[in-house]
Amino acid sequence: MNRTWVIVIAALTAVLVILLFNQVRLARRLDAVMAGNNLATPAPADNGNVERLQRQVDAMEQRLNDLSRRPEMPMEELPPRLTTRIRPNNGLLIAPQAPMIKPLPRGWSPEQATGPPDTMEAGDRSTAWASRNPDSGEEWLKLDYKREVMVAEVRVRETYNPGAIVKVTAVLPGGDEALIWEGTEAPAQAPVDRSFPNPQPIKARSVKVYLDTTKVPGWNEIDAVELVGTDGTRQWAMQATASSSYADVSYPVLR
Ligand SMILES: [Ca+2]
Repeated sequence: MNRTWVIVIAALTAVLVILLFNQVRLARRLDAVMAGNNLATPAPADNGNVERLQRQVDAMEQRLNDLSRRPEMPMEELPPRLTTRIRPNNGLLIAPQAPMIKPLPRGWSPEQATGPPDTMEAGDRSTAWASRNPDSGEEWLKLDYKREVMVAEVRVRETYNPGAIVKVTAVLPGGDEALIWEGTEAPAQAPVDRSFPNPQPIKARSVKVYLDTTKVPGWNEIDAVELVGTDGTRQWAMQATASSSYADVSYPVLR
């Protein structure tokens, strides 16, 4: 064996020794890892987190166990539903009230002369008052207002064959009448708003309009009558009556 072979064998031996030594170190390190001995020691804070998580997991498991053990509530033990409807008036039955619907006034009735004008065009319109017959002589229309006033003026809206008004009076509380105007109307085309100024102090809440229906052929119809007070107030009639009405012909009252 020469010198060269000796050197080679020595080198190989050294390499084998180094490899063996490293193998031993790796085996020990692996054992330590497996045993957990080589892990860094957890910080106290980490231990606290782990414990807190563990407690939460334990609580959830306990709750799941409780739920799984809870018996189902029988149907008869369920609380009763509130089926009784709460009514006002301590539950006492209340008779249904009739609908508050005001019937429409009959066509050509005295009520058609109450309220503000609603007959905007001339003609034989059911929204104005008309006497029963067109040319039978004297007729009258009485109108009542909400408030008693010192009468300054009475304004009459004629909407069909105007010119038959012959007198206007104020009806006093005792029933007597005070004359406001009497005469013959000037010719006019319907619709026309006639003004009858009151020349004397009269306090009233009702007025009466007289017609001579023979003066102008055909029905002489009145749509509305306004009462003007000396204080400047203006009122439309609340209710009205008449000597006759064409409503009694077109809308006879059943008895
Ligand atoms: Ca009217």
